[in-house]
Amino acid sequence: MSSQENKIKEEEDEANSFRKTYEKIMRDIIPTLPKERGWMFEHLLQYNGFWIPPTSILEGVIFVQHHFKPRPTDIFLATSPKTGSTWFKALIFATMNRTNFELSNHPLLTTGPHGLFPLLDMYICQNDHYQDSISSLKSLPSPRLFATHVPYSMFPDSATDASSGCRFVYICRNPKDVLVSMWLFMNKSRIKDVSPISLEEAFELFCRGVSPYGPYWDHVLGYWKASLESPSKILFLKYEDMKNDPVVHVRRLAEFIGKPFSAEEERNGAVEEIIRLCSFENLSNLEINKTGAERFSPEIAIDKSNFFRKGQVGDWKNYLTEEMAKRIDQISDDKLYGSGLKFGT
Ligand code: PAP
Repeated sequence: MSSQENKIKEEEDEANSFRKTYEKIMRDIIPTLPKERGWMFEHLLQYNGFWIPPTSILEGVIFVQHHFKPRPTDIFLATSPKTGSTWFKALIFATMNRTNFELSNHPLLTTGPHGLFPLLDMYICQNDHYQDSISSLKSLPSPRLFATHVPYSMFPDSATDASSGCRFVYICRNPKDVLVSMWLFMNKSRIKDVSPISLEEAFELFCRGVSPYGPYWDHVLGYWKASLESPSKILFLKYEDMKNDPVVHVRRLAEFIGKPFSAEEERNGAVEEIIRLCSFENLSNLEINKTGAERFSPEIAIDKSNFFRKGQVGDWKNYLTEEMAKRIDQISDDKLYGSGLKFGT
């Protein structure tokens, strides 16, 4: 067999193997899972302790868990939804590729953050055939950059083992801003058959942990604890810290991904240029981010403009009552107690 035929055979075997795993889980496990009202899709299912929307997203999570083959050079931008992945996709891409592109002619200006930085969770179902997705996954050049919402505990050991080489950048955001951002986003992006969710209902579900990839606190703590154990493997950042002091945090990001800024770059203002390029003001005003939809799978397409709303810290004050805020703060105090983590403000 030629090497090309070998490659095709290997990808076919992988696709078949994943199909079998997925069908088995769908048949034996999915029907037994607790089910709750969804925010954007009809339902959320509690799978391995986290609330995941069926079916393409769950399919993607199962793929990552059981069949994804990481490379030691892979870099994952891990987030719970609405904590800043659009912004950090832009920051990481621009930092990683800063010597490859002129700022005046940068791919972020013509492709947008999501087009440059694939969401791993949806990768397997972006094509009609698993084999096409697997083939395209394998053909990505190293270092591969992936965004993901998959909880740390669901990643395979081959990605999380200290010896694996893979690195994770995790972004955490104040849960009150996450709730408001998620509620507004999901109501705008929900599929037609799902009725709008009121803020009161969203709040109750969020507090009970029933939000996409929730409980939010468990998602954050999984990555936080792993970052304490393996700081060279997981860089844990807060949305609010990046807002308050972007220069310091973009420098940290660059060092972590193995692309530290040289003294000359610092003198020439390279850090500030990247911050400007990726700012909310700049990205949200680009035609590419204002029009059209981002297609994540054959059935999931989201208006690009929905990923840019206000990009501020503390907007929750315009939506949540004092009682709601107190209840979320109390849950945060209880959940984070003894962890050493405090949410940004
Ligand atoms: P996702 O999980 O659907 O990918 P994600 O990008 O993580 O969403 O979060 C969206 C939030 O980041 C929005 O917050 P808001 O609703 O409170 O406004 C969005 O406005 C904000 N955001 C997007 N781009 C930027 C940016 N360049 N700088 C700061 N915040 C941003």
